[in-house]
Amino acid sequence: MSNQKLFNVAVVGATGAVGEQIIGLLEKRNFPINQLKLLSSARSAGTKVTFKGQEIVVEEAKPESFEGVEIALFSAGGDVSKALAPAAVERGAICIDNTNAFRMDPDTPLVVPEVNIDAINEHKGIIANPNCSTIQMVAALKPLQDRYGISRIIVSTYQAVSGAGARAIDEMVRQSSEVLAGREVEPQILPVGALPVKHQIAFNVIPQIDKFQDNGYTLEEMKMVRETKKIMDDESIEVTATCVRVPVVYGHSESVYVELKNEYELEDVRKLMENAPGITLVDDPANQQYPLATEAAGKPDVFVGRLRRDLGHTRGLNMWIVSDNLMKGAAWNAVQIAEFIAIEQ
Ligand code: NAP
Ligand code: 12T
Repeated sequence: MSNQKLFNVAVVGATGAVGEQIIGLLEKRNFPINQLKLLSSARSAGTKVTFKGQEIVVEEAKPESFEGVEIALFSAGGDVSKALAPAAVERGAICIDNTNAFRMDPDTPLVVPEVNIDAINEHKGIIANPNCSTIQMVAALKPLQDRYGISRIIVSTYQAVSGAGARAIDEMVRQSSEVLAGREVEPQILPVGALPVKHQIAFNVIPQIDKFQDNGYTLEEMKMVRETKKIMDDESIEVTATCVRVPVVYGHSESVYVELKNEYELEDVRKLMENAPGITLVDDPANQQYPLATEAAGKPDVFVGRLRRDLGHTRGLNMWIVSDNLMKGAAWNAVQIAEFIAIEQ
């Protein structure tokens, strides 16, 4: 591709868990980059990151940082996106935002390429990357929606600590060794860094991800409800979610119960999953084969297994969906969107 246009790219949150994966994927995919800017808060400014054998010094993100930037990938929290994405758009950048800041904004497309890539054409400067738990679920459900229609989704998640950032990973590792050594554990970050009450994650399961809303659901659960309807472009799908943090480092697992609008054959569903883009079927109970977080870690695929019919409802289907939350759930989905933008220009 000798005529390929090269882009000035910025990664905001370059020193974070998601930012690190984005930089790795831009390198691995050989993304057409002219200049790469790595941005963080003042805390990490000056840090050096190696990209394609060259050292890049991380700079503090400011509105002026986006002068000349054409594609900006944001993963530094919603407040940073709200403050700086409009400044980047003003300077001509297309922003791919990994935070919750703009996802439900009617002017902002919310995109999973395997599901609704055409929506990116509607953008007004910002394209939102959905929540990690939503991305892997809708990627696996899209072929079922197209073939049978979906009336209802009931999902319970088993989410990795890496979703809560680099410090949450450190916290789980530290707590694990403290428990094994018989020392007292002092939780500092999970379930939600910004809230006063903390809970132990090592050797535990916490049914809270993000803040509680007035309706008794957590924000993470409501993100799954609202984002699923927006991405699948069907407000009539009934969605209910329970989001749970488990002591796993990489990879979100989900038990998904879906009610289809039309009758299905399990064999046909298996074939749909085998042929769906980005989906890998791992479903061989006789040989104890099913998706596992440890197998999904570091890979871009969404893994699907444990397919079985509801015993009481012929149009009900149970499935187990696993994917690396930092890859398809964040960095890979964002870089896929960036690749579509690069191809179109
Ligand atoms: P993390 O490991 O805690 O990293 C946070 C990053 O943001 C660091 O690079 C940090 O820089 C930077 N940052 C913090 N405050 C900043 C500021 N005021 N100005 C500029 N940069 C700032 O967190 P993470 O797991 O990578 O997640 C980052 C964000 O991505 C989350 O808050 C969330 O909104 C989003 N996210 C999305 C998904 C998804 O599902 N799509 C998944 C995970 C996370 P320093 O090193 O200077 O602190
Ligand atoms: N609180 O992208 O804590 O909205 O695992 C993703 C992950 C927010 C998001 C987490 C979160 C998001 C988490």
